[in-house]
Amino acid sequence: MKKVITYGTFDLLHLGHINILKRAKEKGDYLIVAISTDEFNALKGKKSYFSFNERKILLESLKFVDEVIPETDWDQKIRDVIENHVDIFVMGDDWEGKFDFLNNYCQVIYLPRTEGISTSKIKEDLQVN
Ligand code: C2G
Repeated sequence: MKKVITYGTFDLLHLGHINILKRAKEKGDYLIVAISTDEFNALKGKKSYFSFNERKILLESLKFVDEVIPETDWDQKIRDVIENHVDIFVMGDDWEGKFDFLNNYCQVIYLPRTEGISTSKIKEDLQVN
């Protein structure tokens, strides 16, 4: 069984998230999603609208997501890859190059982001309308 992992906040779940999760799953047989906790979001300078638990329930309801784990710090990725026997690490290409150190442990793939949509754009658009 080929296992894939990806990381993110996944707030206000939108098609950009769906597209990358779907494409990540297509790379293997089992997709683990590490969702940033509210505390880690604060470290990332982000405040999500939905709590960790709400974002976890939303992602767990997607047919191509097999497991959701918490992302609590920047340094857990190597441990996650080893402990979960992950074969492929996938991230959007806004992170291109940032996680190449994982190449020693698994295949690293950056996928093109979905243009024209983001959580911050949704929030901005809702402000004005
Ligand atoms: N994404 C995408 N297209 C968009 C928006 C997001 O492909 N229009 C992808 C991002 O590239 C990322 C994933 O969706 O791979 C999750 O995006 P965010 O929730 O914004 O996560 P981020 O803040 O990038 O956190 O340790 C890694 C971090 O937790 C990533």
